Amino acid sequence: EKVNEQSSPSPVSTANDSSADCEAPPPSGELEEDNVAYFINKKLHVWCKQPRGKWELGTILSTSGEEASVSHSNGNIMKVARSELLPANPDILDGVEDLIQLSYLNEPSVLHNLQFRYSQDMIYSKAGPILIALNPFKDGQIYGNDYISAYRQKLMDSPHVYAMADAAYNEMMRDEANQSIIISGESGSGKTETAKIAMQYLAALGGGCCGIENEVLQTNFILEAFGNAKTSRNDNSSRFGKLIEIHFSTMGKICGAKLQTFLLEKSRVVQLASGERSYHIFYQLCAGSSSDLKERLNLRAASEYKYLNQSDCMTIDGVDDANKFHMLMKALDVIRMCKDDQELAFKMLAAILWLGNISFQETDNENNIEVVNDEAVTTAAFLMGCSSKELMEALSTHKIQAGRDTITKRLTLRQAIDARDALAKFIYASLFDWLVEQVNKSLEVGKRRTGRSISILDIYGFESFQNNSFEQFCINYANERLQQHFNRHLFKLEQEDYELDGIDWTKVDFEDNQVCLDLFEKKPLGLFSLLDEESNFPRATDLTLANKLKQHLHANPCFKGERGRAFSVCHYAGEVLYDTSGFLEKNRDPLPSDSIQLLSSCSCELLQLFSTTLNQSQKQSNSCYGGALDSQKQSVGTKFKGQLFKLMHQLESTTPHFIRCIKPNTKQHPGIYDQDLVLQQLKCCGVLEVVRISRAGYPTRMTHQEFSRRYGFLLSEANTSQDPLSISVAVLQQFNIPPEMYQVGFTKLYLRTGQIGALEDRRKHLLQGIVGIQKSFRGYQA
Ligand code: AD9
Ligand code: MG
Repeated sequence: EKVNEQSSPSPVSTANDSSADCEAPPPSGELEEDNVAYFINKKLHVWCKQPRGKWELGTILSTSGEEASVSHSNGNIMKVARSELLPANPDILDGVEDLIQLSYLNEPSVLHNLQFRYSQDMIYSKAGPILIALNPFKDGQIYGNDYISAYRQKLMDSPHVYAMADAAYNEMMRDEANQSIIISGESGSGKTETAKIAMQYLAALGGGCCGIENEVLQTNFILEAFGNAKTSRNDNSSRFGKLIEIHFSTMGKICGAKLQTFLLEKSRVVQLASGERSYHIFYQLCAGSSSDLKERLNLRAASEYKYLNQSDCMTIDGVDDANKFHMLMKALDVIRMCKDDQELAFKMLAAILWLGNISFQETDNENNIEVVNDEAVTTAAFLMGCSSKELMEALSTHKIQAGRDTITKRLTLRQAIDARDALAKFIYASLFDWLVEQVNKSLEVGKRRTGRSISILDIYGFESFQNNSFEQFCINYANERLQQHFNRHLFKLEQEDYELDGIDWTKVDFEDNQVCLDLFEKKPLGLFSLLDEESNFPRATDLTLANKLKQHLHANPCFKGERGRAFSVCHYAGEVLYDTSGFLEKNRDPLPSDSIQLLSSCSCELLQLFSTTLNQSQKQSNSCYGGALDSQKQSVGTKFKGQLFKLMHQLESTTPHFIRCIKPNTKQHPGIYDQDLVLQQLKCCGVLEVVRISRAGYPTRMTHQEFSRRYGFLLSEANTSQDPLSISVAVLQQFNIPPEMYQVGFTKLYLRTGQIGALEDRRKHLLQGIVGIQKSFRGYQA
């Protein structure tokens, strides 16, 4: 039997009826001194912590002091510490849709509920306002047009991405307010798939005559080809963050979209961990291009390129790269990218692959090197539109302007390899940005912005590995910011709102992460500022950086100096140990002036464009080989921080909807539910906290005016009062909303979870009746 929130039975309320000595336990789910007796009498289930941390169901037989004797479902009787016991929910609550409906909200109960649902292929659940999505790792029959219409027509209302997208769409149309759907979770938890499912729903709702919705959907395919790769955690891992802003007309039809991307992982172009792949597009191009194209680009099999074959992983199980390439070309056609531009893009990819095959040899005993003049150099130069000589010079020498003279220095092997890789990374990252620009041109929102948009954010979740570097540093900083947005929205605003409006409300404490954000952002003594400062010193090393951080930041409670080049940050989701090795170089991300010069002299239009864009954004000097960051050049960290500020600013002007994706196992297999892994993710994204707060609060709120305008006409007797407050109160009374289910503030009405649903149904029903009468009246006239 389905249990809804209004009628959710609680063992406690029955307890109060029958036995006076049992107090109501707090919703947090502790087993209190005074209700143990009740659990023993009624043989109610409890959760019992096992030596390996797993929770098992049992019943308490007796207690003595701090110890309890517990009988397990398998018949075993064990003595356990009372502190290891937590109350379990009655069976009737097994698998409730919203965790808020649980009588006991402890960790094992939440874990069990999600597991129960997962085992029955119910991958979506709610935690108050949040949608929890467990990755099924298999295709369920819960998507597609039939489901879309069912959710649209409210024939179905179980938790689903469709339901959330529907809510966002309705709110946007009703309030003329921009919305956002913020999706987070670990790598492989299902963010990108979830984002696509949401887009699919919005495209179905907002599809018009011009087919723009199809263009919006096709962007996913293009972005995934160029920005996703196989990693050890996910065969289709997004290596960039993405925000897509979908705009709607006043009629609710899609009229354009805009993409923003964040922090593409450039290093993957030149360096791969074993078992991982570079970006899909390289393999797709090698496998799927026509023989004509192969000839024009002098393309070989993927296995012949060093940038691709270094990791001994060329294919992905179940993926046909050649077929994907054909789909990609179709997608590029859909966004109206002309064939010439498509070929230019492929040419750049081939150039990068050939650059990777360029090798160096020593010329003399001073460690000086020259480029081996082989097919790799000639082909790369040909594709880039320069001479082999020019390319070889740019990769093996460094020219310094000294007054009127130019001094030429030969590079060491390390410098030459770095120069080659930097060039490849630069071309790839520029190509990616250019592609996003082309997509944006094709989807351009007309001049008239209507104030109706839904932005979907699919961004990397919190990461904590054995070895954490600059990438994790940036990613975790981004998550810290998003967490604050989440906190602010759900907790802070909520509480401030109650207080300002004179609502009686017991304060709920929540973790604020401002101190941690300060650690990153403070100027001049914050992680990013100090990193930039050190990046400006030619002689700085990763060790001097670590020392500097320790010297200046030790007072911040979120910072911990560690041995050698390491430091730790206490993030909201746990402590992470960072190794500063490579931080300076990754933050500076240098491209030698010789390479920039080379690019500007290439006849390939795209390369010229890339070098102009680079020159516009920064004026680089010759100081690259001194190792310092030019003062005019923005560091990677600072640029990312700036992008993130802009993103947060954008998100703050929207009504947010949160989806938390959870990965039930690390094997990417269906049907396996690893409790520890799930628990750790629930903690990281604050789900447990939200359940607690939502249950205690009043999630629905409307001004007296809004409420009376929307529901006033439902009153059976004409209310003589014109005063919105009196009308509102009359509505609440007429529909028997119990007094404990709402509060009346100075400006707004506050309703507990689920209360507005009944009123909305009533309203819809009445409106449909009116429309029906009008229709039959018109029919009668005709
Ligand atoms: V990463 O941070 O980009 O590495 P994501 O984006 O969180 O990661 P992704 O959406 O790529 O994960 O999902 C990983 C895989 O899980 C997909 O390739 C699917 O095989 C699988 N998946 C995820 N969600 C669903 C779903 N709703 N239905 C079926 C799914 N399979
Ligand atoms: Mg992804």
